[in-house]
Amino acid sequence: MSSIWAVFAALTFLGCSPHSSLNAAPHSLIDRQATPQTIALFEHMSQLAEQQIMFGHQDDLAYGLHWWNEPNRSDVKDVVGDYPAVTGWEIGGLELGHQVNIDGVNFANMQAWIKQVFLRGGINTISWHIHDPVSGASSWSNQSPVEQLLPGASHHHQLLAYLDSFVAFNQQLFVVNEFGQQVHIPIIFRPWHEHSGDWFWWGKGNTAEQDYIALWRFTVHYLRDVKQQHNLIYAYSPDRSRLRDSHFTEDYLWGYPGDDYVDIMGIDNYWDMRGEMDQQLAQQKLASFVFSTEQLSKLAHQHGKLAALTEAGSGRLEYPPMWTEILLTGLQANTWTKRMAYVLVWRNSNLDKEQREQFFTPPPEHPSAPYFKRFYQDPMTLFNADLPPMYRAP
Ligand code: BMA
Repeated sequence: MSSIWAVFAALTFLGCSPHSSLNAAPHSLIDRQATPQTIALFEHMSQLAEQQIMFGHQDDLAYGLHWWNEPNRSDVKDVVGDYPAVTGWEIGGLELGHQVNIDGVNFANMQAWIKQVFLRGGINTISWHIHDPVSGASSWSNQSPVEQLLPGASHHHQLLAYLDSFVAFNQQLFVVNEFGQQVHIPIIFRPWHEHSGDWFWWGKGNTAEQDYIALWRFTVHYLRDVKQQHNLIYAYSPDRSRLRDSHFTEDYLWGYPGDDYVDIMGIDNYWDMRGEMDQQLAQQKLASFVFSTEQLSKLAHQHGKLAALTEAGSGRLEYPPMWTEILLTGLQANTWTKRMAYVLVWRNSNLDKEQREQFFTPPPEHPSAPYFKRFYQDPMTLFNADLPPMYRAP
């Protein structure tokens, strides 16, 4: 992996960008006051995305299939010997003042792990299965209060209180550098996700499009302009299962808040790679994955944004070669599919705590593990040790 990085660096040095024909639009953050580390991270991500893809895993340091809260442990590292480049965190429950998130992860521990990831040069991203502030229901609710949460509406103060809980959490995400200064840890923040689906109260079918857009814009405005949080990179992430091939752009852009409010255009894509399948079905899934990834890549390019697979994977890895036959082959299909910044697979639920099989990376003995190792070994994929210093200007 590092050798390819050297080749790429050499090519760039010689002025021969491998994809100069695509004439990449320059990416800049929607926060003009973003911290230097946040800008550096985004610039590195933009450069790396041209050729390679960072691998991510949700809750990687918090627990795994057979362990809970063991220092430095990771199901990914147990199999391939390195941490993922991107680590995902979930803050559902923070807004209720809870000590632990909806999956039982302690928030103080999470903050320590976020610092650990940052200090080893990795990247953190945060999702939020936020409760309905009006009814108290979980995020999986189809009675939508969005209209009541907007500025001037009856429960706007509740939205502010919930956003404030994130601000308080986020403000503690810093390390102190050698000059005694606080350095805030850049975070890819991914609120109001999978809104193309109808399973969350903010989603399509439960919420009018203009209300979703207003909610997103207000969230950015409040965090960035009112609360002056300048370590955030904003990711938009509809769910692939509700993006019709025949109406892809229209479905993808339902609820899009505009280029001034989004840094990363993502897709949560389980649809194209999960479940039991034979080789024939795997071929169909591959074609569907190539299609959706290429469409996403083109849209992001048109909008001057980075593209990413903000969530992906297969929850029980029923088709063991998924890593190579679908994910890697699909990402390598053409110059468009190659331009994803990262792919984050979801969490490995702890079996003792949850008593259900949900693992997006394979245990060492699983038939999918050899394919996952091949995915890791491929020069295209980046894990933690493959990263350049992401928080220093390139
Ligand atoms: C979902 C599932 C849930 C979990 C939630 C937040 O996709 O994994 O079990 O509570 O994510 O992590």
